[in-house]
Amino acid sequence: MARFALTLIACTLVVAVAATPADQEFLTKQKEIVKLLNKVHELNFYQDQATIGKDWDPLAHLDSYKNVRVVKELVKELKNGKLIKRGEIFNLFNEEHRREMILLFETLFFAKDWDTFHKTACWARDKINEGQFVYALSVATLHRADTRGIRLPPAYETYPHLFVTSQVIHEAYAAKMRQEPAVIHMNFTGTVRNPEQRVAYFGEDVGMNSHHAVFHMDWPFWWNEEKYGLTKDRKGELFWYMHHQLITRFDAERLSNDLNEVEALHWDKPIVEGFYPQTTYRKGGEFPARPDNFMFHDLKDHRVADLEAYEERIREAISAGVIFDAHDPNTFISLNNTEGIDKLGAIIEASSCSINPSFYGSLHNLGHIILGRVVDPLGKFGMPPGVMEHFETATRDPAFFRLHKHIDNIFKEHKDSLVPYTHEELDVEGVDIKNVEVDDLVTYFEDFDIDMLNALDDAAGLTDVDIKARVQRLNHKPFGIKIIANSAAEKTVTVRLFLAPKYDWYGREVPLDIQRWKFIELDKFAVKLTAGENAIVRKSSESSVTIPDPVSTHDLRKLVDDAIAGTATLEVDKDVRHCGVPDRLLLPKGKTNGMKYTMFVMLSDFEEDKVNDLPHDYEYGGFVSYCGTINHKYPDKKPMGWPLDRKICKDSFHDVTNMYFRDVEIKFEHTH
Ligand SMILES: *[C@@H]1O[C@H](CO)[C@@H](O)[C@H](O)[C@H]1NC(C)=O
Ligand SMILES: *[C@@H]1O[C@H](CO)[C@@H](O)[C@H](O)[C@H]1NC(C)=O
Ligand SMILES: [Cu+2]
Repeated sequence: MARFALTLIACTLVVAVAATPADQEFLTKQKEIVKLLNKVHELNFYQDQATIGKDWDPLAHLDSYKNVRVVKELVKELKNGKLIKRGEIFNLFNEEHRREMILLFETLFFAKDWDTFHKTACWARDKINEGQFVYALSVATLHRADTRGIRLPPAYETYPHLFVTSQVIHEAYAAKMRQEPAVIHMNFTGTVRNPEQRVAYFGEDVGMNSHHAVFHMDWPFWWNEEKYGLTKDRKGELFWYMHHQLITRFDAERLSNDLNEVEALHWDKPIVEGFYPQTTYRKGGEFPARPDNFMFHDLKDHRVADLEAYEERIREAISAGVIFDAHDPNTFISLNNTEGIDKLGAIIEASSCSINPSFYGSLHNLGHIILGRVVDPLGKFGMPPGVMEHFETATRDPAFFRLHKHIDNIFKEHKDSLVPYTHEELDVEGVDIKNVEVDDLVTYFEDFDIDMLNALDDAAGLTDVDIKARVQRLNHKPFGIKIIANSAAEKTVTVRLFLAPKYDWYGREVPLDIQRWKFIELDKFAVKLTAGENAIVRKSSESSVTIPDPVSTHDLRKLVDDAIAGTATLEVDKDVRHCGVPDRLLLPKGKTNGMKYTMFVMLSDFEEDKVNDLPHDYEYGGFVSYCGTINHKYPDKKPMGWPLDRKICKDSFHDVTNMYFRDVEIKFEHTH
């Protein structure tokens, strides 16, 4: 009998890390961006930036911009008082607000060099609405070649109002008046009488809110590929997959808390769960609350009937397997292929890549708008936008998940219409998973402090004191998995790792063909197998779907100053962004006595999956699964969620030795 040498593949040792120490030029940029985002509701506190801003006249430097028209237009509208004022609430879903913001974004994006970009930002900082400024500056920083790798301060510190309850803001003010440092305990919204409260820790998790907000900055629905010269590879598919994963995660949290899976919303049925956000805008009042059992209403400018019509057309396209091209009514574009989901995503969101926006409308965005304004549809009471109208706050509302469940079901109709994968497509000759070992999976709640500095107006004679909001958040103990796999020859494989609840709310074991749509993607990475037996070892912290806690603004400032002074090093990874589920939320909560999940491991041939010639262990910033990359193609040719995205024809999953199912248990530990 042949004896296999056991090869241990520790991924951490061989990963091609793209991070390098920042040079002085980069550090200056990093410092300037953090300064620009400091206390955006007030005029710039940094005199050097304020002076640059006052002295800069974009019209006198038109040849410093790649697109002169947008610069002229922005300056003209600013002069004529056409733009929304500072202090007003910026709403990305409002066409007029968005149009103005895009003018600013383009002015920043088309600045030919860092110097012009920086001066333009200083100029806009004190003149343009702060909501528009933060959003445009963030998206420009994420996409400009000369600012790649710059870290933005966490959204919950730039804009604490969108992340903490009004009670906390009041208490923070009181503490500031007393000039006393304070730690304010924040509760999740709602009371024990509201069952939805049991999963508020997920929808109100500040890291989750930030992830959602940054996802929509990395993949803006208004992105203009041709104009900006930057292709957004598989944007429509990613829109589906990121939100699909949010739903599977939310449902897994619900089951952990004895709630049934979230029900899809219907346009013609009451929205059963009301919602009282308990959050306040900095100016402009409270976020509107919604009583239970509210019906959808027509808005001044959008009708529910339009929504229903768009949806009908989309579902017709799915059953026909083709969509109408806007440019040529006689042309049909087939959905019956792996790219179909991408086209469908662009239509449903709808992004500017939509093939036919006038026919298929904009189901997702309209859904957000109609839900956001549901309690004041005609603007009779002048209520400010609802939580659904900001990506930062949307996941707080249970209706967000109901809306996205509804949309996810439409995507599922499409995936279900495709031919199931065959045994041949799934099988990798000569690769055989022998065993998968998993450490104990344990979750718990911990305290987390949010810096409230930016939430409070400066008042004459009052200096800043250290005020924090303390929230509870889910975390898990670090864990590792070990996959023992045999390979007939040396071969590079993609490893995919998924997890789904084994039982439904009624306690029935979920059949695989239903369960497949409920799998959470935990990780995806590539490794080289040697001939013989291999042990693939992977740590939870290496997951391709999560990111670590962002560095707080306070620490970031200090790190940058120290690095400039030469006493510390700031590592820059040009592929790193800010999108990604927080590390802490990698696992669903589970139950005190343990909750059973199915773990699914799949190895596939990396040569068939790869999209470029980068090494198989190239890092791409480390969290590509839900967030893609900005500078590369999505680094996996397979459909997202493969091979669980299509119907499972029973025989095809039989005797595929390169896949492995096993039960695991997640235990929740009370910490108090
Ligand atoms: C949180 O709840 C506790 C107990 O119900 C209460 O005493 C406290 O004031 C609440 N904190 C805030 C900030 O609302
Ligand atoms: C979709 O394409 C596959 C081949 O890729 C074909 O077998 C199948 O019949 C097609 N389905 C429809 C509805 O056209
Ligand atoms: Cu979203």
